[in-house]
Amino acid sequence: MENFLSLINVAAVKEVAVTDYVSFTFFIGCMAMMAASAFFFLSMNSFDSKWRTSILVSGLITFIAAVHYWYMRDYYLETNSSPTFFRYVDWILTVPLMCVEFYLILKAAGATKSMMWRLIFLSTIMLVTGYFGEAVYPAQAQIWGLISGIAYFVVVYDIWIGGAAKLAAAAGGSVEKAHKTLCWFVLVGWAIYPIGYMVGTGEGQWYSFLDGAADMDVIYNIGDAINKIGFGLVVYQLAAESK
Ligand SMILES: *C/C=C(C)/C=C/C=C(C)/C=C/C1=C(C)CCCC1(C)C
Repeated sequence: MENFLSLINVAAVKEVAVTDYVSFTFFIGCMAMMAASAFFFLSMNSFDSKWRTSILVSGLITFIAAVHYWYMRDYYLETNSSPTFFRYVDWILTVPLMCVEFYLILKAAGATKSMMWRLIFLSTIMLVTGYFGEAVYPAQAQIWGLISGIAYFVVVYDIWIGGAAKLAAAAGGSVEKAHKTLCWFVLVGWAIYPIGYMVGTGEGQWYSFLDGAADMDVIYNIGDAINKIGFGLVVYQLAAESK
């Protein structure tokens, strides 16, 4: 029992300064992800079976984030530095699941697995190159950020104009509406992340004027709460509308 407690309580008992907004957003983000997971999992069976997998994936996204936030929150309290490793492990699992959501809601309209894999592939390139720039080759952050940004724009293209957009238009009704809302999340909500990246990796790069302008982790934490919970709620709304 004592071992178990020391395992889960590494740093949570430390005193947190009231002005420590990074810790604040880690704690509140952690709790929000847990609450959202409970909400999605518990509501799952009240929907028609054709929506259950989508709601399940919504819950998995926030649940995976909740677990990583649990660690990141402690890591930050202990070390006062960015939990970059946990951050990217979280993203590499949750972002592809968000691509799966696009596939799931468009499946009835004829979405193919290859469309899904293409989005997963592109988002993986986006995250792996972002990790290189942030953690492995920070002196070349601008180059890695550019490659990552290109992959991001191809994702935006695919869902707004490419194959996924055409399927959504063909599906019409509440599916098309939900797809459009998710598209806005990717265009605007996901754009929060490159801002965090530039603020955190600006040293010696063309965007050095942004270096330290805000706290990278606060920006990422806000982005995660908006995007992960927001995405899930769009899917929830779709399921509730077309029960
Ligand atoms: C739940 C987590 C989400 C939705 C994470 C999304 C992350 C991104 C869209 C990150 C994008 C990046 C760029 C477009 C360029 C700079 C590097 C990244 C990885 C921060």
